[in-house]
Amino acid sequence: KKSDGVKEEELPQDIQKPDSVNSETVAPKPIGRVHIKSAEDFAKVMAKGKPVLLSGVSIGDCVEKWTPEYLVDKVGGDREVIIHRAQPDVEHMNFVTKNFKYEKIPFKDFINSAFGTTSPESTSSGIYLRSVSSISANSKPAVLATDFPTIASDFTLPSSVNVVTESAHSSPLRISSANVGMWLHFDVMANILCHVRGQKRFRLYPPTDVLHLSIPPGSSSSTIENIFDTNIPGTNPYELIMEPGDVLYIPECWPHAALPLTPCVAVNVFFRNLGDAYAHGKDVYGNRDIAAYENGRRAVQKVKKDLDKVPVKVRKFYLERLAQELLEMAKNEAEE
Ligand code: AKG
Repeated sequence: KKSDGVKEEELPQDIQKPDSVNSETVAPKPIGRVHIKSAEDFAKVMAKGKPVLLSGVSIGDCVEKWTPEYLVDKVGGDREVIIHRAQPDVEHMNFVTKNFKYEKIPFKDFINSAFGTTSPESTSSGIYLRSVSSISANSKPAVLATDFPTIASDFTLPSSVNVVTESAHSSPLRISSANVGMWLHFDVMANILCHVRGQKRFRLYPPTDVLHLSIPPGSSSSTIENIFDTNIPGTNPYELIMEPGDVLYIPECWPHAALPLTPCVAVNVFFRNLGDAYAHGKDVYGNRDIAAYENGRRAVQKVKKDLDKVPVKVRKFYLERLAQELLEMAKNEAEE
């Protein structure tokens, strides 16, 4: 998906980690709750740049109404949807190793299968719908109101989070069986994840942990298969169990992964809060890197091409010098 002619290339292993990291393994911290009464309250949450559960943000009748039967009735059982089907016994889908496949199936078959499997121990293959645009799956972002007009009015957001609605990028519907989770990845858009049904384990990492999470340059997905059972020294994970009606604010660039404990339904709204930093053009999933990074990667490729003219030892020497300079710049940035 990041295909701008920029080749993915690894930094040398020994310079991937900043030298000031805490090498202890840390137990995940809980996520705080903040009561939101006004746009000012939400602006303060965004200014802090940390994930929090937003209480006082009602998401409408969907929490009561969206039973499997209602969804099939309203959406239409014969409507075809593109789903992820994990390989048998795979609980943690992985975008890099592709341990799942895409399948087009009627909505009623998807719902019956997703909600028929309630035990996380089940050996049947997990299925996960991350809705895509009904206008053009490959080129347009998912929008609940357009893609699922017969249920969209059940999902509403209060005026305290108007900034989300006004600068929305997309609003995919997510429905999953109990035994299949979304891989560790980050999004470039800020996000509110609105949990409608079921229980879902959810883990997040701050952007400062990114070099420890095996996310290759130019990609937004980690190669780590089961982050929930992986303790990575030097990282600072957060974890929570999402319950119906929970609204989680996920700031941009916070890597996260999900593991539904029961069949789950959610809608998340990606929104722009980085002004004109975004890359122009197509961004179907809300995770296209900002323009400065895309340009930077092109510049890095140009440097590499120039360095290809010198002997390998000199090339490596200067690549590491440049990497050192970038890491020092990152280190000198004061945390807000
Ligand atoms: C997101 O909202 O960006 C997610 O990745 C949610 C994943 C999930 O809830 O399954």
